[in-house]
Amino acid sequence: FPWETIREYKEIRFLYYDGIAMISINRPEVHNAFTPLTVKEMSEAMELARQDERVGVVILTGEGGRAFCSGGDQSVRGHGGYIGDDHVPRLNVLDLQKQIRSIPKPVVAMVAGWAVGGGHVLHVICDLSIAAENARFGQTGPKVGSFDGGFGASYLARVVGQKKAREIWFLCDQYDAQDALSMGLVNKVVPIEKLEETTVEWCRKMLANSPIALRMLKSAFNAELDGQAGIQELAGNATLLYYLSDEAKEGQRSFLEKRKPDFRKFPKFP
Ligand code: 2NE
Repeated sequence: FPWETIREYKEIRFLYYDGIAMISINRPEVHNAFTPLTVKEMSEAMELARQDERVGVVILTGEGGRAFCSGGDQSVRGHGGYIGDDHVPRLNVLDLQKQIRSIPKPVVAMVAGWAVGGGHVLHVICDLSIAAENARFGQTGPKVGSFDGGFGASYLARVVGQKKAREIWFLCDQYDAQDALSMGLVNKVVPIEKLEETTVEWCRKMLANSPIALRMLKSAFNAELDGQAGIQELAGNATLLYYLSDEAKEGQRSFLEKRKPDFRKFPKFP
């Protein structure tokens, strides 16, 4: 596909094609492990994709075909977090996780090769995951002195069930693409040469559907799990829809025209 670069970055690629934004981690020499800079760039790209009215769907992936993402780069892990050029320890991937969940557009993980550790959590959080046959999944935290007890644990348990989620974290085993499909961890498995084509095809199906319906559904799925923050997201979308109505506009106009609002003409639905 004729992807165009939206913006140049050091550690990611950020591309656009036909309603789809693609954010691709570009550190294949370390199986796309992320540093604080990788995550900062991904966060910025995700925000740009959110603001870009051309974009209806986002693909998250990794370069090279051998890895989606191998989690935090252990060579820059320091005292209290992952350390960048400013010498400050950070766990900024947690902010990126929240962005993936709250962007009101579907995010699809396109997984070839390794999706492990914090990289596994990123695909788990995406709305959909499409895997190549060479994909390998797993959590490694307890082996390397780390864990993600946030979405990495609780949302994983919602996806695969409590027993399986505990197995994944406690044993730190690796699972192939068919294992992942059978536990509902991915939506589809395809040969690697069909991965991009299938992912774009799925994106096109979503792009053909009502963007507001998808937006409402994403926030509704989140609301059930995310407590007050989830309700805030869903309610924000309700406000958006209300602002589109003549009834809400009458309230605003009456204020600006310094008169009493006339809401009597609006229907009182059963
Ligand atoms: C993914 C896995 C199992 C692949 O093994 P293999 O044998 O196929 O590849 P290899 O040789 O291990 O990896 C290739 C190169 O990538 C580097 C390796 O060190 C190696 O470099 P060279 O020896 O060629 O120089 N590499 C791979 N993953 C890396 C990483 N995460 N950081 C830095 N360099 C990495 C195998 O590579 C593996 O087990 N990787 C580590 C996975 C891992 O434990 N990730 C961190 C989990 S913790 C986390 O992500 C996290 C969290 O728990 C909470 C908050 C935030 C983050």
